[in-house]
Amino acid sequence: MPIIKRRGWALPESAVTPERLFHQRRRFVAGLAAGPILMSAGALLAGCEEQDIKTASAETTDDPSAKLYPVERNTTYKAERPLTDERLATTYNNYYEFGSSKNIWQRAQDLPIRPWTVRIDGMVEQPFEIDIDDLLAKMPLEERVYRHRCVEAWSMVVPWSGFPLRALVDLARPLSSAKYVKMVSFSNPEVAIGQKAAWYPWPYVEGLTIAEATNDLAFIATGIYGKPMPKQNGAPLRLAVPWKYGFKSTKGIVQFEFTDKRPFSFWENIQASEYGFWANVNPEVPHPRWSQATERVLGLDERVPTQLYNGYGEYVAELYDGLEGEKLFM
Ligand SMILES: Nc1nc2c(c(=O)[nH]1)N[C@H]1C(S)=C(S)[C@@H](COP(=O)(O)O)O[C@H]1N2
Ligand SMILES: [Mo]
Repeated sequence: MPIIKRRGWALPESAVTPERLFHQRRRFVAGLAAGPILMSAGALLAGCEEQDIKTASAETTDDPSAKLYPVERNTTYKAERPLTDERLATTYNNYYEFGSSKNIWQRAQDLPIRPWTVRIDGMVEQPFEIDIDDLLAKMPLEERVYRHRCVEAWSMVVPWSGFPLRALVDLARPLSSAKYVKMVSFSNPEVAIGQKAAWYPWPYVEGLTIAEATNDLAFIATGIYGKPMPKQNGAPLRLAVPWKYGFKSTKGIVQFEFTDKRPFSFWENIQASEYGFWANVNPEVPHPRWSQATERVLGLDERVPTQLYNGYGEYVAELYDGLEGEKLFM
């Protein structure tokens, strides 16, 4: 792990927002390309990236929700594994809106997250919009340490801050005829360059049954590591459903739509034979192109066995009683 040192040319971290630093860095890189001043551009650039990583953490943002965190940990849910290093969890990301590589955290800094309005509509008593900071003020915030298992067979353990999705469902007052909640991510191709790729079915969409959404484990995360959610991890709000493959955990949510039709999700739309609606973790059901038996834990060298429902069966297995005919594990 490289050692992070402040360079002589860097501003004090407290004076730098990630956005400003990011633009500054781009100017710096442009200057590099233009000028003959630097002998060791590679080394300096690497140093610059490290500086960015440190200052890109939510610690130094001007996020108005910063004062809400840290929140008290709910110790009901035990990860039984060490926390993933914060730097890894905030620099190794899947967020196709910003590109298909894992290294999108810098690009994500361009996403404006204030003002941010969440729309609650569809089969509810009364559709409404709510500002993210008003929503945060209404919701019971707590911290939960969850394992996260990506369908690509890597995993991490992160302390999410946020609130049970059930609290939002209660606020929404769905009609009894609603069977699913569909979650829709932002659309902003101006800053999210991945959204310029028209072959993807933007915006990113995911869905849960109402029973899943009101299960204790279903969580809306608005922070991570005791700080507001970094943009690359899905600020200002994202889903965390740890018994399902990571792609179900929609980031950058702008809409919750209650419906009686099963939502057709982003990845299902792209490749239904590989990514289904249920997507519950199961080591015995391989992905069509790889085994799901083990996983690579970010930051560790060894692989560990994957567990049914990612180890959360005691909370969620009963949700699937009577659904054995469904493709529950892809
Ligand atoms: N909007 C949106 N949400 C998304 C994704 C995405 O590309 N776009 N990727 C998903 C996948 S595949 C995973 S594994 C997790 C990754 O979350 P992380 O970057 O915070 O680890 O986000 C999920 N949510
Ligand atoms: Mo994933």
